[in-house]
Amino acid sequence: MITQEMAAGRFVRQPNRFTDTITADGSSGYPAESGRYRLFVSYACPWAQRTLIVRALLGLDEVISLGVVDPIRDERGWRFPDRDPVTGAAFLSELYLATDGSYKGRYTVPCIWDTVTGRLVTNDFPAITTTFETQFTDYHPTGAPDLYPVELRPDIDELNELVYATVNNGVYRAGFATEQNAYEEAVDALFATLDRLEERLSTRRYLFGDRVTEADIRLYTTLARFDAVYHGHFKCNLRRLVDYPNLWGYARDLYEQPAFRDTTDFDQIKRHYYVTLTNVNPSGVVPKGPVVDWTEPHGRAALSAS
Ligand SMILES: N[C@@H](CCC(=O)N[C@@H](CS)C(=O)NCC(=O)O)C(=O)O
Repeated sequence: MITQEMAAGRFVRQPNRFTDTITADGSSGYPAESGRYRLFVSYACPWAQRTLIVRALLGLDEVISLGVVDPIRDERGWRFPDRDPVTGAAFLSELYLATDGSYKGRYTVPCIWDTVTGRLVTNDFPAITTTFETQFTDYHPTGAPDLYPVELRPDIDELNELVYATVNNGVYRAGFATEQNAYEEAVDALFATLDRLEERLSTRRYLFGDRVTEADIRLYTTLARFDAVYHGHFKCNLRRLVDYPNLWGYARDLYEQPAFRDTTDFDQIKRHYYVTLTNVNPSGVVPKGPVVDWTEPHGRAALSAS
C-alpha cells in the first residue's frame, strides 16, 4: 500500500511483526531463562548493535546465545556464513517463515529465537534491550549497571523518542528520501537534534549525567556509523561527527569501554551499507576513508562529579 508519506518521497519503516515478550515471571509464555534464547544480529546494523552492547554490559553473554549473519545481504535476505549451528538455518528468513509461513515482510535483525518452542519471539528492536534490562535481572552479575533506572525512565523515553525520530531513524529518512523536500526535512531535523545534544553534552559526561544509560547506547550506534557511512552514503553532510567537539569526545569515551568497542566493527559497517544498500550506491564501491582515530584521548572524565 502506498501511503501519503511514501508518496511525498519519505522513507517509512515497516512495523515490527513479531512482538511477543519474554518476562521474568513467565506470564507471557516466554519465561526469562538462561540458555533458552538466541539473539540474531549483524554487526553492521545499528539496531542490532544496541542489543550487543546491552548484552555485554549486563553480563548476559552466557545467558543469551548469539548468532551472527554475514554483513553482505542479497535479495534472499541475511545469510549465515555457515549454517547457524543451533537452528541449522542457512538464511534468517527460514526462522521467520518457520514461525509464520505467511509472513511477507522483511527478515530483520535483531531478533530473538526461542530454542524451546522453535519460534521467533520478537524482532521488536526497542523492546529487546529493555527486556534484557528489566526481565533478566536475576541473571545480571553483581555490580552490573542499571541502564534503565526506574526514576529516569520517563526522561530516558522522552529523549529516546526524539533521538529515534530525528537521529537513529532520521539518517535513514535522509538517505532513503526520494524527494528533495523529504530529504531536506530529515537532514534539518537531524542536525537540529545533534546541535542540541552537543550543547547538552557540554556539561554532562553522558546524556543523563555520570552514568551510562539506555539513551547513550541508542545514540552511540548512530554516532559510530556517522562519518563512515551516513555523512556520505546517506547525504547527512552538513557536519561530521568529528566537527562536534562534545559529541565526538562523548562517542570516543563510550568507544573506550569494551562493550562498545568490541561490538563496533567499522569494516563490516562500511561493507554492509555500501555494498548492500545499492539503491543509494549502485556501484557497490566502498570508500577508503574516513581516517579517524577513535582512540584519541577525550578528557570527558573531568565532567564526572566524582
Ligand atoms: N525491525 C526493524 C528495524 C531493524 C532493521 O531495520 N534491521 C535492518 C538492518 S539495520 C535489517 O535487518 N534489514 C533487513 C532488510 O531490510 O532486508 C525494521 O523492520 O525496520
